[in-house]
Amino acid sequence: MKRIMITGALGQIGTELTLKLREIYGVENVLATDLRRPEEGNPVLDGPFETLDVMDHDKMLAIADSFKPDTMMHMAALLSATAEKNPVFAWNLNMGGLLNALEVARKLEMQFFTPSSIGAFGPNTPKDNTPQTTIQRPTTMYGVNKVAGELLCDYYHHHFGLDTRGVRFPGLISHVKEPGGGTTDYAVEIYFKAVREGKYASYIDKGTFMDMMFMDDAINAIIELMEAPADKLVDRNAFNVTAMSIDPEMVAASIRKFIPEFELTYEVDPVRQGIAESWPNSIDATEAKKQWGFNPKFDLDKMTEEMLTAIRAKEQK
Ligand code: AKB
Repeated sequence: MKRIMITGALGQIGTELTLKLREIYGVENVLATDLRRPEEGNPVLDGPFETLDVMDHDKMLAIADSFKPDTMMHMAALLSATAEKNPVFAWNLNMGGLLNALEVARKLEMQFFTPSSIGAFGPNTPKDNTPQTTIQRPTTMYGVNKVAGELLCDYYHHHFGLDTRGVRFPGLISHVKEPGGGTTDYAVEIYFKAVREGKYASYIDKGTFMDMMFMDDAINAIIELMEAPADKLVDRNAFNVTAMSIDPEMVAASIRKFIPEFELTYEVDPVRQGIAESWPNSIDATEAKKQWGFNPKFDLDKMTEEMLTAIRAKEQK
């Protein structure tokens, strides 16, 4: 039975990850931490919760020392578009937070997970079916942080023997918690707007393809990777994972199968468009499938149906 500490537990991934891990490993075995305490009624408060700024190494160590987890899942980070607005703060938070979490995991001998991203690739990376091992020269601060983070996690594995594992997530689509500050967020907003207003103005241009995945598949990927026998893993930081490569027109066509009058227009944001164009169109997840059985269940239409049904139910409450 695992005992897990999560940082950034109120974020887009952290919220659903916390709830799923508590379902599997028991409520009392999953400690959620975040910068601020959420409002009463937030389901993350149904189990152990501590406020924690990941820049505070001593508090992180004290909390971990008292909870005695065997696994650290470090999710706290600034996403691509926000990081571009304040690159120095992004470096300090993304790298400082990661180093603190790795140090705490090393001192208490914990298994370690942190997500990387398709943002770890750059404009001279092969664009289509991007291999896991390839050129990584990103042009965003977020990408620089992600590449450095992958290397740092590998260093902790090779140098200290820490059991570090990671995936490169594509855009993640979820109806539970809306993302904040990412380049791929359009693919979440479009569903909320489709239900609320029947139309959406996309800040990402027609024909701009990026990888995406439904949150359930992302959470399962984390759990499966962390449960995989260590001797099966040739690679560690980080595995390419994806379920689909899509552009805004494809999402709109899928939404129209359920809301025929849905309208898509464009108000392209040059910053986020520039970031999207520097990322791959589609990545190759063969190694994740081969080494630990990655197997996403949601294609675009199945995800669309799930998103629209859940958002409609939420709106009626
Ligand atoms: C972002 O858009 O910044 C994230 C990511 C792909 O890492 N969703």
